[in-house]
Amino acid sequence: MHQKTLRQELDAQGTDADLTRLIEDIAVACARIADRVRHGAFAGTLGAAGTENVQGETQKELDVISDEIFAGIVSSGVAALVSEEVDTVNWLKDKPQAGDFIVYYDPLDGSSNLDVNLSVGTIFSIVRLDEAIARDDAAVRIAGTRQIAAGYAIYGPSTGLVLTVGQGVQGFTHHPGSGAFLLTAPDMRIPEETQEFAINASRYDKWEPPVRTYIDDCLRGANGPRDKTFNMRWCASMVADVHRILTRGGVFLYPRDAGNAAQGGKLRLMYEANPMGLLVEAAGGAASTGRGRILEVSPEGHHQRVPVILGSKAEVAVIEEYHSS
Ligand code: P6P
Repeated sequence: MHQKTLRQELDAQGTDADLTRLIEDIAVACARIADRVRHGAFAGTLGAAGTENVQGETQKELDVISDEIFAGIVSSGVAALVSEEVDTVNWLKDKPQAGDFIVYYDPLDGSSNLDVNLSVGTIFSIVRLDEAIARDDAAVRIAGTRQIAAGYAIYGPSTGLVLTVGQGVQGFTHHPGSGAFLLTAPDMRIPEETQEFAINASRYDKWEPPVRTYIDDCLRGANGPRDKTFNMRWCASMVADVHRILTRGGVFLYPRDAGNAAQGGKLRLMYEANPMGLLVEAAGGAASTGRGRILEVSPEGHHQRVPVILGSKAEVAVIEEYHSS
């Protein structure tokens, strides 16, 4: 069966040359990162780097390596790079102009899973400037509704690339023989309903009442208020959990809780919540803070955190209802 290459699919969607070049560069960077992850055990790079990122999280050596690979390859038409692993904005142009891109990325999401050989990934979000901006950090605080493309690579049993450029969600798989990303999951859609939730249940005692009541009700199953049984999954890797939801439905929750409320939540808006929110919405799902649409959050900082509830549209609506009652 002939499967389209990434370039063929981007051309079929009428993607302009500049965005096509940028996305192809991102795909090359992700393939290189996948290779370094795969060889981590031999290179001795699966461990800690001995440093912390701006979030105060211990960096893995591969976090730093992945960031360097991504920043070293992704530059064509890019005015600025915003990385989870770098405190400051990485300005690539002296005078950012209309038409330039800003790329927000988490170079290696879920890296706490590296030493136990579970799936990790790279998440990216792309905004195109509609006017010249000053080289000022405030200028990259752009709401998720302004994204023109977003996606992630997932480094698991196979290396996948899932992408939206505004016309649905396409899933590609890296072909080891040819080195090409081939279209293996066209038009990914999230079922409206689900009986599967993903949450770190060890934080139960920290959750706000709406989340605790929602999960309690799900766990009461067919004899409870939901009238149906639920399954639970938690990968501790957002890319892996979101990939499952894009593939078979479900709902993912990383809510604000007593342990992360001071920071606004656990997950980051610009390079986790916004790109995953764009993908989920493009696949027919919903992405909420519990009290509003994630993509409409007005950023106050490029490392801002937000509560994240995303996935099957009807289930996200149920969770928002728990937050409003
Ligand atoms: P916890 C990974 O560090 C991450 O940013 C997401 O990929 C993931 O969903 C979450 O944090 C895991 O958090 O509480 O399970 O360690």
